[in-house]
Amino acid sequence: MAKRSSKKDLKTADLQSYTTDAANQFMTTDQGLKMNDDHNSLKAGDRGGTLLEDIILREKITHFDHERIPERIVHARGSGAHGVFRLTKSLKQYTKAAFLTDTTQETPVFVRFSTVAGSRGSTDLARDVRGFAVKFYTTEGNYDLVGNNIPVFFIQDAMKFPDLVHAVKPEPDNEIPQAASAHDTFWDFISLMPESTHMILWVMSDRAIPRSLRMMEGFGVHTFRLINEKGAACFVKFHWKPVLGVHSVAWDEAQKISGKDSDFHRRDLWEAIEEGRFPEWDLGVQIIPEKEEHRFEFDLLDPTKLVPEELVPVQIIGRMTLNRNPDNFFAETEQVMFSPAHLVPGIDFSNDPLLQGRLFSYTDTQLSRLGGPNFHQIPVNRSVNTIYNNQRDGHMQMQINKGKAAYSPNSIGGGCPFLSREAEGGFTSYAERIDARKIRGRSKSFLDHFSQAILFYNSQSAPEQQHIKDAFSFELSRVTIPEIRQRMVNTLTNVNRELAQYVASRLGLPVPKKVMPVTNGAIPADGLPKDYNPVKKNPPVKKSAALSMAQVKSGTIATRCIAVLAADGTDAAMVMELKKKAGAKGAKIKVIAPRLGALKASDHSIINADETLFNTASVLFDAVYIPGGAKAIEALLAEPDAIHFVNEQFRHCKAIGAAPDAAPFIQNTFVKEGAGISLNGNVDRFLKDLGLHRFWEREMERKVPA
Ligand code: HDD
Repeated sequence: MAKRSSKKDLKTADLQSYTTDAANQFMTTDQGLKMNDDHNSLKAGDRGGTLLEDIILREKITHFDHERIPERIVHARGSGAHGVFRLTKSLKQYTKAAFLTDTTQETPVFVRFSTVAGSRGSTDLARDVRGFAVKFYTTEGNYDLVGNNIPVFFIQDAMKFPDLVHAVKPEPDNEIPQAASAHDTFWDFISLMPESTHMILWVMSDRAIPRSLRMMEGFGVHTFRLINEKGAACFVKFHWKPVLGVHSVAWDEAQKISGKDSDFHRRDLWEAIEEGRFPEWDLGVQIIPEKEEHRFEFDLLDPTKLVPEELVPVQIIGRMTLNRNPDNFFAETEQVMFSPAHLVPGIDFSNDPLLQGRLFSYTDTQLSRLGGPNFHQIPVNRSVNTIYNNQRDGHMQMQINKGKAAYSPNSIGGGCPFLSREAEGGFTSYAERIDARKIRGRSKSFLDHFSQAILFYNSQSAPEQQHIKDAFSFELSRVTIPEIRQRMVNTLTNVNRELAQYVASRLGLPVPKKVMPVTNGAIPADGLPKDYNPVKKNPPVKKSAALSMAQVKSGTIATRCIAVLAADGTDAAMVMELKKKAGAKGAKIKVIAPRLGALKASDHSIINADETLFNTASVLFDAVYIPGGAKAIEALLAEPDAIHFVNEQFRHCKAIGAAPDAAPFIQNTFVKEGAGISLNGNVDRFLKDLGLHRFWEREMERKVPA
């Protein structure tokens, strides 16, 4: 188990000065007036009307009336946590950023994970991209790495972002569906935007339904620049690699979790941190020398492309540990604002046109979301450095700026605040040489839309490919306009004919025999240059192991949750053995029984039921174990919910363990011997299976109607 840092970091100390705790305090009004009655309004007599004079009632209701703020345009649903980033390998050769060069520094961070399309109250398990935004409170100012759990994006130019978001959000006439891409407008847009093909394969893969926020990768997506002390630059791609491995749930499971516990990811993150099992990620970089900018078949500035790890390996340079839950969701997780424009010396942007547009959007959106230009003063957003500049006033100004001179140059204020030279940490933009014409257009190097989609698909294991086929079939079957479905199938022929044929057959469409031409829907038939249409290139490498979740298993069972089905008469020794062995490896068990309370075990000891068959569900657990005990097995056999529980675990390809005398129960389920199934009471083997996460090949054999 990770240790909580005893040293109070600069940001935690800063936040503490804003934190209040009402324990043992008198209630006051917002003006600090102690209150005598918070239950009754002031009336003209016992049964009379309420008086306008009632300042206490008015203050309370007024504050309540205004306590909501607009939710984020996208990424509205999120979960946040505090933590620390520790650098293990200095990048001094490439950058002057202190937090990436000084291995003695511990940089406080705040991280917010999110879904993109759904509203604040939507389900965690939507099929969607996950936001992965990290704010580093560095000694040189805030640096935000505002990434996703998918390394590429739908579009190549920020100009198309409002269109993308309008297409994926609920349809504007009836606001349906919530937090789902399976609807006409989304697929209409995607089927007309061949540049989305690579990203849409990721989104139809299991990456879009993570098992836990703690078990997903993060990516900076764009190519950024690093600049060293000597002013020399290189390109960089950022990666977050989770220590617990990269894991997903099954689509059927995701949909059921959304009903059983729509806070599944949020709860999982919160509980892991509360239990001291701190989520961790390694920070990795891919460094590309500036002179190799044109080394690749694809364009480094194109955000629909990744750099395969086979071409440029990922170097691990540090580890991030999330070790503290927010004290207040609204104050911290809701009010935190991230922006890719938040930079420190030593890091700079590239000309990626998607990134360039983002640099404007993030601060702009806060003006309406957080109500004015002083959002940087909100505690969670404040830099640990004191802010000195000539920006003044505005809504909710918190800082009391002394002095008369709010302009520069000035002599009245002694020329303060001073500007810093580069050597003193003053930020300068990278002096990139530019010699170009102003054009509204797109580089030809951006027109290959399929090579990396092919690479991604070819890198998947057979079950992963099957999941992609099923996801396309599911989503497109929800599209009501046949032409849109057909256009999407045509696009897929450019990625993999068998994939296209499978999806077509599930949709009842003619099965395409050849690769179908796909054009960019933005080009009017009569006008603009035709050369925006896709061109075909070969994938940069044939396969890339890093793209398949089947290849990045961690083997650990830490923080996994095992359901133990029990009843009166359960074999206590088996439960104890499982508890001890699972606990030693960092997993936890929950006893699930037909009722809550104390169960009388086979040896007359007491086992407490944590949950019941009627208040929880199989989809909320990573594995199930059925200990022996003849009486308990008889009781469980009489519970259809127990049978369903185990069948569903089987269907979702989870590890299943049972004692030999649980056989009469197992015989009434669909479970049969095979990978991930140990029916001889071997706890060690069961726990090893759990570390493999899922046995997806099981569903290739036969489906279980659970
Ligand atoms: Fe964005 C939020 C990530 C493209 C405009 N974005 C937002 C968040 C994440 C990302 C993680 C949530 C931050 C938080 O938790 O508060 N966005 C990305 C990535 C992109 C991307 C990885 C492509 C590589 N975004 C993108 C474009 C634009 C925006 C092209 C507009 C031109 N994004 C926004 C926004 C949001 C936002 C509207 C909504 C709330 C906010 O910024 O603070 O400005």
